[in-house]
Amino acid sequence: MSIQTVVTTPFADQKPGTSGLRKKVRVFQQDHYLQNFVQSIFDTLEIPANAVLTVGGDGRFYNKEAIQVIIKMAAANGFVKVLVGQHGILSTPAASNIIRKYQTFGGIILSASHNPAGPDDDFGIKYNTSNGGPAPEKITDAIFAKSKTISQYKIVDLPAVDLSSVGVTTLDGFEIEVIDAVRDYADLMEQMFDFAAIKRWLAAGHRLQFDAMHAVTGPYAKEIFGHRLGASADCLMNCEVSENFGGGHPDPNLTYAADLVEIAYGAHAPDFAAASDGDGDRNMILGHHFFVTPSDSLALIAANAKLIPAYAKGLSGVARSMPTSGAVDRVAAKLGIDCYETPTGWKFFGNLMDAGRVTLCGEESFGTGSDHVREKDGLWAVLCWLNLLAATGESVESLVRKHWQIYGRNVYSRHDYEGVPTEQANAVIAHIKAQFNSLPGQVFGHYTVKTVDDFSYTDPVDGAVSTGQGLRILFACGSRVVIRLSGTGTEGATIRVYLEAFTEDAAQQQMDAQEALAALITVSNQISQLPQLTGRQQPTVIT
Ligand code: G16
Repeated sequence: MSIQTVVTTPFADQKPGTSGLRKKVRVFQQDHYLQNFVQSIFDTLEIPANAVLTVGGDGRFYNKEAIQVIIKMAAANGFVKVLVGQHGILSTPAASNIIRKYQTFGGIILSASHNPAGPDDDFGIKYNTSNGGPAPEKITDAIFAKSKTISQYKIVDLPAVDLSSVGVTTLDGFEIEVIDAVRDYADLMEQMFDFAAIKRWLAAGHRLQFDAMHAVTGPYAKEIFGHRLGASADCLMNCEVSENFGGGHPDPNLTYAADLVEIAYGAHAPDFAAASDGDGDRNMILGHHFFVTPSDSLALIAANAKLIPAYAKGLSGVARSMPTSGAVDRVAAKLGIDCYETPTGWKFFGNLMDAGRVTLCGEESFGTGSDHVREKDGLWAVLCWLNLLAATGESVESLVRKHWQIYGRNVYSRHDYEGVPTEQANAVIAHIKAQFNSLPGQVFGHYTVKTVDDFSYTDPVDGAVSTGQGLRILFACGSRVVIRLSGTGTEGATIRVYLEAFTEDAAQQQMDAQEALAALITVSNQISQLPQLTGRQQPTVIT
């Protein structure tokens, strides 16, 4: 294999966001664009002798082309072997598992998560380190720095690798192994959960409905729910991966998973319904006519973890991102375990899990996971719920309502304003920041502002400091509003407004979240002036 050195010039916009570099496919298709970023990753790493790279993606448009390029560049940059998922597929948690199980040096995951796919839509790439988790900020910052000065990249001339069948190809000592994308992950799930109890629960006539949203979890769901747990084929919908995700928006929430929501609230609603996203790391949990917020889901899994075989011995600690509700904090306090509050981004949980400080982590953005891998894990969350339903015999709704009776309810909602012009979004942030000194002590109806800040985090394991992680307006009564700009969008800006109020009042626990939060929403708009500064009267998505 002869290594070619190709002369290139930098692109200014290769700064990884909350989770890797996400751009329109057409941006990635520019000459040298993908190659520059991949070389910047490799140049940032000290690649040892015998290094193996894991590669896979969510199956979206441009996945296969990108994989061929990455294989050729891995060969040119000193890797001795690449492990690649069959058909180029690996869900994000499955990729994390492969890196850990086969102790590969790292992995490249191709995904823009829940963002739509196709020639006019989104693509993404991120690097995961040998612990199986997303590269921490010090590495992503270094990759960005390299991308700004890159002048050449290395690539070998190889024939295209056949990704359609499992097997090993060796070319001049460089090995390419196409692996079963599903089996290792399904085995891990079977070791962690009480499959026999879930099977009995299903056999007793309980009904499950799972929506893979035409994205990567389809083959995993067919193997785990269908083949290993015996769920009938009509329990599984949209389980064929298509390059444009069926033309949909595979974001498992009440807006974008509308078909599933209709079934879960319909006349013949199942006992349990769930969906996962483009790359399989997000989850949405629904009961019979009932929605579980991701923050409550995390708290409830933590509170009942001992019913799941993998956590029978208890949890070492829990962590949540700052905008996630404090519901899990209350569980941690009762269990007498530590609870950490991190910035948005799964990469911030890695050190805590590696240090053995936390077992479970979660985010309001429909992400929940544990230290079995170093990514959030959609199907794992679904299996947690199935295991809890099977172990308790309760319904989803009764489990949640009983939880609220014990711990109180953190009434919670996130309002997203998508596709806002960047200047307008920045103006909202600037307007709040300009009031940092004057807001504390101000009274808005029943709400008195206690403190306002821009969240910053010092990693307790390595001391790394992350600043500017979201504006927090904390009220004397314990309610709060958090406002930040998304780090995962590819068009304009997305303003996220997170609203939270705590109540132990039984009547308020029955209320719809939007109704219970109505006064807080008004106060939030008064302080941020979001409607005036953006012209938006309503959010694009409410979760
Ligand atoms: C990514 C990150 C998550 C984060 C989410 C939302 O998820 O991995 O940690 O919570 O984005 O981030 P933002 O609010 O900045 O858009 P995913 O599923 O898109 O990879």
